Amino acid sequence: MHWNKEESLTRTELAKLQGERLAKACERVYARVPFYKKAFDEKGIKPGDVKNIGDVVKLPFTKKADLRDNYPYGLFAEPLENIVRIHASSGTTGKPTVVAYNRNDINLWADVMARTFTAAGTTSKDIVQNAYGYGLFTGGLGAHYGAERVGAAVIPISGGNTQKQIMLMLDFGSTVLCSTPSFALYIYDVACEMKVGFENIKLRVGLFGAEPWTEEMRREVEERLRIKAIDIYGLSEIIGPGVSSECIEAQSGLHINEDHFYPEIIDPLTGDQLPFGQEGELVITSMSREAMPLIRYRTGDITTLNPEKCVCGRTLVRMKRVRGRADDMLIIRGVNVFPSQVESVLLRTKDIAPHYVIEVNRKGRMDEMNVRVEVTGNFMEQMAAKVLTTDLKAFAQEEEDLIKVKRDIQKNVKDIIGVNTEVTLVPPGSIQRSEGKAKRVIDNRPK
Ligand code: DLL
Repeated sequence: MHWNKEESLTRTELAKLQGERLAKACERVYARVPFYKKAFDEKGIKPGDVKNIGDVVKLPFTKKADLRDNYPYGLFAEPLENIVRIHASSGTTGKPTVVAYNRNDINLWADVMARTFTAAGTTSKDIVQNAYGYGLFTGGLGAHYGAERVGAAVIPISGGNTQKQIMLMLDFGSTVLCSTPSFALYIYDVACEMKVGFENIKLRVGLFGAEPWTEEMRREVEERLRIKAIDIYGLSEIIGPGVSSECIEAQSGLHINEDHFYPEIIDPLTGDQLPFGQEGELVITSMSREAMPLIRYRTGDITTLNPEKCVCGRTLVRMKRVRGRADDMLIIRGVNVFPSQVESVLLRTKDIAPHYVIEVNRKGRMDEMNVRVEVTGNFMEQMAAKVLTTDLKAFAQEEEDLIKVKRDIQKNVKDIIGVNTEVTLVPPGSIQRSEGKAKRVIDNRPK
């Protein structure tokens, strides 16, 4: 099922619509936002030069730093009296990134999120437990409005409160969960502690996003929670969640709502547009936004685009699951390492649980990577049983098993990613759990 007819236009129809919307967005920002007037003028571009979607390459990029430099209201394309909502995402340092919506933007947001819920198979019959944080973060309210628009019953529980999440799931019969993938796993852990089995919970599907995760992590979530796990993507600067999402039919790439958010992949170093299928940085122009449209916004997220029609009937281009943010990429002794690559290796290892943290230190002039990862509860129990026997051989075997798991991970990280790593196996529950976006990397190197 589709929510709007725009999800299955022919590529020609779509390109025409995109061209019209891009031209309008350029008129709007040029007339209303001094930052864009200056940026267009510097490139010698007038809004009238933008006639079709291919002209997008003539336009200047917008970077996160531009939002900061114009903090808080400098990029608004509407007078404050027309703004009805302000969200912000907190950076690691300093001031947050501020984003604004007028009434039409809020309506657009509900609509693209209704597409997301529909693509995930959610209908008015569903009970949606929304465990994304409500507040300045766009996850809570974004999912809320979308779920309401499809007519589902929303439980606005927000993030955290893990035991209560489980109680409500049981008592209210929630069928859909919205959360970060890491919080979903935390909910699972706490349910186990509470001796609640997921066979007694009615959840059918989860809409997970807001942080990078891998296919291996998806499998873990699906098996543990006994649901279908759908990847949803977005960023505050563009609208929040609702930029792209998987369909439940294929779960193979995230359909970008490209009638509103025009995607490009660029080479992050040269800024050149790359063809379909090549990996690079995702750049988005939010053509239909009114309060704060952004032209060629550099998301920092690394992915590829696939224009093939999907089995679900949508013609919207699909982006591959995000590999990570360009700025999360670690350079360890000259080798580029994405945390998601490490996650893939870990979760393909038997007896390893999906909880890990990557620590990078500098010893002298050398970078050292240390992966701390939990072993499964099962593995611990087997070990404990062996320790309890007086059989010396069984005891020795237990030590060997541990060493083997460690060596397997080290070898695979070396073979697949190309770096040496220390691996520390830790008991279940010892890595800090997250109720929102997980923090996977601790980089102790001097900046
Ligand atoms: O995380 C919006 C969102 C809320 C998306 C709920 C999905 C669900 P920000 O806080 O501005 O907005 O963070 C945006 O998070 O540039 C990506 O790096 C990352 N991200 C978001 N979704 C995914 C995903 C929200 N599905 C930043 N996979 C983005 C990988 C994701 N990374």
